[in-house]
Amino acid sequence: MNKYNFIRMITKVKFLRILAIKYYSFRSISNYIPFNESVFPELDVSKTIIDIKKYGYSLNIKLRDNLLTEILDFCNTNKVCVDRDVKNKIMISTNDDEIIKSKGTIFNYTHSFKKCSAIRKIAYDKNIYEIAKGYLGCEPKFLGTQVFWSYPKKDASGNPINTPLYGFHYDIDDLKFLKLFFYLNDVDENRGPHVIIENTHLNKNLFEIKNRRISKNQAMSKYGSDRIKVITGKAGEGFFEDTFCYHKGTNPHKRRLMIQFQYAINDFNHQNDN
Ligand SMILES: O=C(O)CCC(=O)C(=O)O
Repeated sequence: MNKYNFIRMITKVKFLRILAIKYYSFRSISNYIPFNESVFPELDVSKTIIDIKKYGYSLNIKLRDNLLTEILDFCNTNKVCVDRDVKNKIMISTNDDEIIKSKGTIFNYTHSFKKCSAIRKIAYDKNIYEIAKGYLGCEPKFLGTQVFWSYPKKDASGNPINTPLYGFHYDIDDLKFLKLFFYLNDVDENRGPHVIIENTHLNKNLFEIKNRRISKNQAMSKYGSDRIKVITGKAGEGFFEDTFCYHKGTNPHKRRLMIQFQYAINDFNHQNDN
């Protein structure tokens, strides 16, 4: 069994996970050296770490307009992969009137970190680094970015359909990891908001070990509507999340554009868009 599969197996079991986090964080050597300054000077680093530890996520981070514009320029001048197929690429404009003919649900860009300096500024930001370090408890590794569109998934008559792409699940990308998301267009209830089940990021009980994916009904009956948080926001607004918690995107009525940055203890080279 390789290290990645080994870690995916033990991460669900509390005491094995705790031991492994200690072992791998102690040995962790990172080449992630942050910039000296932050493009998020207003970010409260300590409160953000406390919130992620307590709830599994933290809101209230916002991109400056110039960074948002630069990322949108990148999106307007680069092709996307249709349903992650690197051999099938098309252009998508961020102009909201555009109707694309391609069938597909998730459209992702490639090489965003290499091609867009605004993305590099965020990825290596001093305050983001401090938050990743504080949350992970060791020198964090920067794993990479994903910039992607989520489009409506409909049947032949145009009705939204259920798909695992937009269902509750938790990620096991490492023993412990952290994602930072920013919406790149305005996201209301119709635009595929991200949804988190609060405080499900710490340990997994037997039901959770067995069920990495759960239905909406299971989510409601196990955790209750109070813990299911729907995150809407304006273009440029973002949030940190440990996606070891149950979470999902929502099948949108209108497309959504989002960027994700990821930090972890180990890098298995699965999370960058190269
Ligand atoms: O698109 C979303 O809001 C959810 C993304 C997601 O499921 C993930 O990053 O694991």
